[in-house]
Amino acid sequence: MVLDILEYPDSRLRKIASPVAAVTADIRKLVADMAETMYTAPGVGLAATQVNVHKRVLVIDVSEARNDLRVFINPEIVAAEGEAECEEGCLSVPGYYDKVIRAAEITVRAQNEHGEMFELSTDGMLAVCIQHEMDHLIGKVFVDYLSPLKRARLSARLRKKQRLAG
Ligand code: K2U
Ligand code: ZN
Repeated sequence: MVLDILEYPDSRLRKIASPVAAVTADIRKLVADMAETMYTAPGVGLAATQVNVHKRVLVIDVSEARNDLRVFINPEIVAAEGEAECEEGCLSVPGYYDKVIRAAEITVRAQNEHGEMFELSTDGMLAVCIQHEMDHLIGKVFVDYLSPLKRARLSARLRKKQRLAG
């Protein structure tokens, strides 16, 4: 089912996700719901934190055809190289995009939805997205990287939007 996505500056986006002890049928149901929510948004990634589930689970699909779902459970970055700047957005900060600098290439170790460990080395959009989603699991949102001035302007815009929404 499609889950509600928390919107910045909701304080629950700041919670730290816990490791998944065992990849059970419940975790697989969470993964299925997160994937459905991500495709519906639409987005190219979603962290469990964003749907108010504080477990270390990510779903990502950066494919053009939207048919290459990748599941990361208990992900950890084990190597990072270089720097790359990318225009980022976030389903929890709708309508706001800005440049963020992150590692250009990363190696991530995680479990899949069957609980099997795997390791992936990647760059490009997939690397950006994995780093963006893993930030969510430690309560970080991409707007935290912006200058205080930009963040102040964004907060004012969001307060106005929320006031108008009544
Ligand atoms: O909210 C999220 O975490 C989904 C993010 C994932 C993402 C962040 C930065 C760069 C790429 C992906 C996006 O909002 S999904 C929407 C989107 C799609 C394509 C490009 C940028 C943003
Ligand atoms: Zn995000």
